[in-house]
Amino acid sequence: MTPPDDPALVRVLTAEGRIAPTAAAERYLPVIDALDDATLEQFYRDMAVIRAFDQQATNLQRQGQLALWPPSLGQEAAQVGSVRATRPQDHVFPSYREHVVTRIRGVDPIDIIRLMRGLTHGGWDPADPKNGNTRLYTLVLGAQTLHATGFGMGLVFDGRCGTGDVDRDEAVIVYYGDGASSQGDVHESMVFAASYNTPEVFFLQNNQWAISVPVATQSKAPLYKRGEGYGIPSVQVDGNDVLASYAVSLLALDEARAGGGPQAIEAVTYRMGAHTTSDDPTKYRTSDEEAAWKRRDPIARMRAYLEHRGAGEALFADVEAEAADVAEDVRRRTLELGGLSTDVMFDHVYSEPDALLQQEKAWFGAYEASFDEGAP
Ligand SMILES: Cc1ncc(C[n+]2csc(CCOP(=O)(O)OP(=O)(O)O)c2C)c(N)n1
Ligand SMILES: [Mg+2]
Repeated sequence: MTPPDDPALVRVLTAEGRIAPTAAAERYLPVIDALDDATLEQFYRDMAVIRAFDQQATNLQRQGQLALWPPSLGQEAAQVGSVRATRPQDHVFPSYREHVVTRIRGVDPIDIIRLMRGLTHGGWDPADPKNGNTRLYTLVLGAQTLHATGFGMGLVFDGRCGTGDVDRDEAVIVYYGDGASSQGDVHESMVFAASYNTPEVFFLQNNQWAISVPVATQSKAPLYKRGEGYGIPSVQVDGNDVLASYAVSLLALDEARAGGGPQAIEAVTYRMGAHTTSDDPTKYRTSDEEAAWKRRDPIARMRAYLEHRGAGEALFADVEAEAADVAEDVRRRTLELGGLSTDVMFDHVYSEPDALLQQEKAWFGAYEASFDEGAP
């Protein structure tokens, strides 16, 4: 119940954690061969730690602490591989499920929590160097591809790519989903990216579902072929294989930075959880399908690979402890956040006081107070 492999699929690690490259993976093997033990372990650690955070955030939503949570469960390898291939000078445009990506670029996960608790419209300051050039989450499907392409055009105009200086040339990576790939915004941004030769990687996480709509309904052709239609070199990669995801992203980003123009990657993965905590996937997909994809779990696959390479129990225990610490820390900080005064909804609408709005604010204040203990 997993889709049959496309002949163009790049995969290096089997679901059992053995190295068995597909034909399309050959050109990426030197990148993978060059990875040392510490980097491989870091990939595993990244995935396991953020999964613990993601599960904690899901729990916090269930306990009434957050308005909503979009889980990243199952998409860790696609995200870790691609973001670990970026350089500090690159620019990242996420959608709304890139908790792994944002954390690795330096965004404090509590900023995503604040967003999903309704305490901030933005979340973090993209201009603050500690956030690693990470733009804000974008919930308007596909809009971030336009932002990324516009930014990429700016990099071209300013001569900030294609100079041959690998330490200074910059690239853009933009994340979006299989559903978003049907938006006009994405197609327009690909047209402009190709025309202006933007230093940009379109990173599509095909997690098989756009809420309740399966990818087969969105497209009769594999999604990576959409990039080809615009003359953008496009690769399909097993998004649950962190090694393949890393290698494909690394070469695409290098090419973009060096002046080779936009590149597209379709990472084939699976949203193992609900679309968001407001969704019930049992209404539209089978437990057989979920079980089939569970056997392709990206973290279990990488763990098996590390075990084959001789990693010991100490490594896994250490990662587990760190994951528990991060999750616990987020929980503690979430419970300390408190609420938001409802006044801000009214205070920032106009720069000058407005009579009708003042009336509404007073009415709402009284309504809220009616829930206070002892209220009549
Ligand atoms: C322009 C727009 N249309 C509709 C929606 C409602 N919506 C939110 S998420 C979603 C599905 C997105 O699916 P996909 O792009 O595959 O991303 P995923 O959630 O699977 O990561 C839809 C239709 C929206 N946020 N923006
Ligand atoms: Mg999707």
